[in-house]
Amino acid sequence: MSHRVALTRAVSPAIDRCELTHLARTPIDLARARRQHAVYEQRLAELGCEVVRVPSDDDMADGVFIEDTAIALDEVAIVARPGAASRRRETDAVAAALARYRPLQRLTAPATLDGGDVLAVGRHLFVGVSSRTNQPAVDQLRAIAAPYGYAVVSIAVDGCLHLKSAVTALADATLLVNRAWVDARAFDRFDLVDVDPAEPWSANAVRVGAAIVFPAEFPRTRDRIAARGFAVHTVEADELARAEGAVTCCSIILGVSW
Ligand code: CIR
Repeated sequence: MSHRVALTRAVSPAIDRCELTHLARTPIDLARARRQHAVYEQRLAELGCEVVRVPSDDDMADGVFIEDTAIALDEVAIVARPGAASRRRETDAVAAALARYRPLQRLTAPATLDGGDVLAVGRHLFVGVSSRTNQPAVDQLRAIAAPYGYAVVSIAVDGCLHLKSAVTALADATLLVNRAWVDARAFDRFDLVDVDPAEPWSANAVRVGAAIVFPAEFPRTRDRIAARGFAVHTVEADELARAEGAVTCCSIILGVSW
């Protein structure tokens, strides 16, 4: 038997002190962010995930963006070393939670990596080299993952925060992409669904089995995904978007057998 576990983390009351790279700071409504996040967790639960909240503390301004702290492959979990120094202490409790399900490996200095830069699809790990993730991290990730049969491919990220701001997987053979933010030639073996040009921030979708969790704010791109036959489950995600977070950022989803 197997099921999926979704690790999540609370929205911190310090979210208004979050890291920002491409967005100007605007007020974040904490109560609204928490309501939207609760609906997101509920949607993951409805899609069959056991939602496990990892302990947090109120000063972890960006803690809700748990994706950045680790990469969970079927065989091993890799604890990241986030690119923003303010986020480094987010990893300990996530590592402790993941240790229940996977053997752990850790990236070490000088590597820096945010999980938002790692697109795992089939036996490929596409790794964005970005303002947060560096080449030593790609090399360390390759050394860890290659023995399990993963091909690790680095991709330059420029113009957006993370690789997964520009491209995410809808299925093993299908990617959702904003070609303005990433060179799509690296993905020529995949079917590509382009975001609607009016919705540049919409390339980030969460895959839960065959279902897709997707922000309600991007109806044009939602329609494009649905037109390819995917079941799309929308959630409002605009409040945490002010903190430069998208839907993949708020969970680490892993398959668990028992
Ligand atoms: C940060 O800049 O680190 C956070 N404010 C947003 C992180 C979003 N994470 C993600 O896209 N994986």
